[in-house]
Amino acid sequence: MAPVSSIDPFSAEFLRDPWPRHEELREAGPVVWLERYGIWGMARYEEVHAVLLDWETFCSSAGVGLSNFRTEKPWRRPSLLLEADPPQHSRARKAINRALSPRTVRELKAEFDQSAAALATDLVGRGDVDGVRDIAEAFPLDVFPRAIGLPQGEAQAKEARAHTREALLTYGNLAFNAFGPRNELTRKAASASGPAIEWITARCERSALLPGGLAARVYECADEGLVTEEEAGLLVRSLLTAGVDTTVVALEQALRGLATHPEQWKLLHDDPSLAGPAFEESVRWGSPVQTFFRTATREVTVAGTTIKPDEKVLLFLAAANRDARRFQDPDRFDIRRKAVGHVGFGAGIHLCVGAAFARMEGEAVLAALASEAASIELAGDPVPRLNNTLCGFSSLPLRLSS
Ligand code: 8QM
Repeated sequence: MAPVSSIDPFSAEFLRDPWPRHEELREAGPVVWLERYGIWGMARYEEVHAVLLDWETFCSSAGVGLSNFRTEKPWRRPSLLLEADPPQHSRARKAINRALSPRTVRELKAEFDQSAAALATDLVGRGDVDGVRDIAEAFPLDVFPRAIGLPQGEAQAKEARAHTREALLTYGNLAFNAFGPRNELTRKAASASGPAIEWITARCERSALLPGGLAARVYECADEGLVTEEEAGLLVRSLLTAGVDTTVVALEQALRGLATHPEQWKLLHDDPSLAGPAFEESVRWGSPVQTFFRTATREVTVAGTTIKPDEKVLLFLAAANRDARRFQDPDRFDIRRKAVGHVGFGAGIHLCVGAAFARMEGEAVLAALASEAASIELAGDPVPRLNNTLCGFSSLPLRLSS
């Protein structure tokens, strides 16, 4: 008999500080019955990793949130990437892989570094800043819309840029809450999201996107017959959904880790080439995307527990990333550790397609900040931003000094 837990992983209490509950779930057993939702939970690295690799048994096409698309109507058309299995997934993935090829992403590096350097100079000049608004949101919202090719009017059209940022964040907040139950968080995110949904939908059209951007590259895949025009639009929607909040929260986790571990900041300040590993460790330690679901396609036994077809499995990526069976001293934020193998970007066929883009953003920001600021510390209590999937903050008061 599998252990049964009454933990609600989508309650405010859980989301405010998930780490002690992760430990509980991990130690309860390899497979835990979460009675509150009638679903299975896995919080150990070995099982989480194995399930991610076995897409035939644990599918994504029934949705990677709590809702089962076989019996419930999704809140939007399912993603061709995230909420699909081979062979449909393979075709979409091929197109998006091509649009986000390593070469394409590398071409953005100079721009990212430049934007990060300007930001860092400004921040250190100010001293007291909000790590969320002034860094973690400011950077991605600067570079991402430009990289995608979202038109934002003239350089001085501040209003248009603010509108873009607002729409991207509102939409992301909705999408990531919607993977959870229809709780207060999801309802609240949905209630004010109409204009953002319309905005995103309109931006997915070919005619709304600038030539030369990543979105235009997705449409080139339609020109080549790899996907249809309509599919290209949905793939652009994937970029707009998955590309912002994830990197915002990753940067928040990086800043929190570094601000609370002065010795780690010193290492980074002395050697900014550690920015890459520091970002990777932040994704392991903070797991911006905390959970995803899979759905069993057949009866399967995992570590002695039988899972029936159509049953939902909640994968605690964040708990797996802090499993002492896999990572030594896992709660320690250590930018010199080999964080490779973490499941913060997932694993298997759905492994984050934007990881290179995200890593380049993280590396640019951390390297620029580390070379400008000799110290970074909390100047107040971080305020968690509760979300059914993301582990971020609504405010992170920081003090930087040169
Ligand atoms: C999460 O729409 C999508 O295809 C999509 C949405 C969210 C994600 C990924 C893809 C994992 C970052």
